[in-house]
Amino acid sequence: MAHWQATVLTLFPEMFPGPLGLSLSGRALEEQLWRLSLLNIRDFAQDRHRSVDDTPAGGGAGMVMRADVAAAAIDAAAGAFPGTPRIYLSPRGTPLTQERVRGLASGPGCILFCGRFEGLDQRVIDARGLEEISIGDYVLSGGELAAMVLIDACVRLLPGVLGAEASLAEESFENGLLEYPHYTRPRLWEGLEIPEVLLSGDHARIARWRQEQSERLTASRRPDLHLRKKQD
Ligand code: 21W
Repeated sequence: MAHWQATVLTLFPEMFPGPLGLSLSGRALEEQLWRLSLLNIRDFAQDRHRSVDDTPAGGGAGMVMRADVAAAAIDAAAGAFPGTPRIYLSPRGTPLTQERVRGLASGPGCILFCGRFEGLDQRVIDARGLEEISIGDYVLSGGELAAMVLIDACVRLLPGVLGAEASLAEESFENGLLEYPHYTRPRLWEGLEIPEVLLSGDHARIARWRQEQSERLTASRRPDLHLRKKQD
């Protein structure tokens, strides 16, 4: 099978691969389990000053990314990788979920448009059918870090990337619960012991304890996840 293809459209291609070039995703990149292509949005500007933004219609602060420039960049990427989901990372987007990550990881890849300034002209979002995705309710200075988050979440799910390190099925969000607490040696550290049950060798009792811990943590920290879990 051909590799998973991430194509990033950005005004700051120098930010990539950044952390995606290290550790798990970096190793997978070297092993060609996935590929990263970068397009500089500014290369699609038409005028002498290579402008990519302009003042907002209707007035107000800040600048808006131009529809013509953005569309030329998106069309170039979509032409090179037809049938690939086209995503605009945006603070107004649908929140990214592990379910969407799984869907993207199982496909050919993604084309990611990173916004800067106040955002992208709405007409491009509509005319090119861009899916708008946010990574959470806090404000970033642009879409690049969000694109890296999305790519990282997808790449670790690709066949051969995680190896035998962990069972994906047991993870947080995959089972709808937060993970139980982890411990390792030394057994006594700063007067604090590892919970006795984990040293008991009783695997059924350990599994029960971990399940209880997961449920307690989820109920107290993430009542939203806890409710959804109870409903299924
Ligand atoms: C931040 C763009 C704020 C536009 C009221 C009026 C991509 C992001 C981003 C950014 C604004 C994501 C304002 C979570 C994020 C991103 C840059 C709005 C300020 N407020 N996920 N004007 N959070 N952010 N402009 O910020 O591009 S995905």
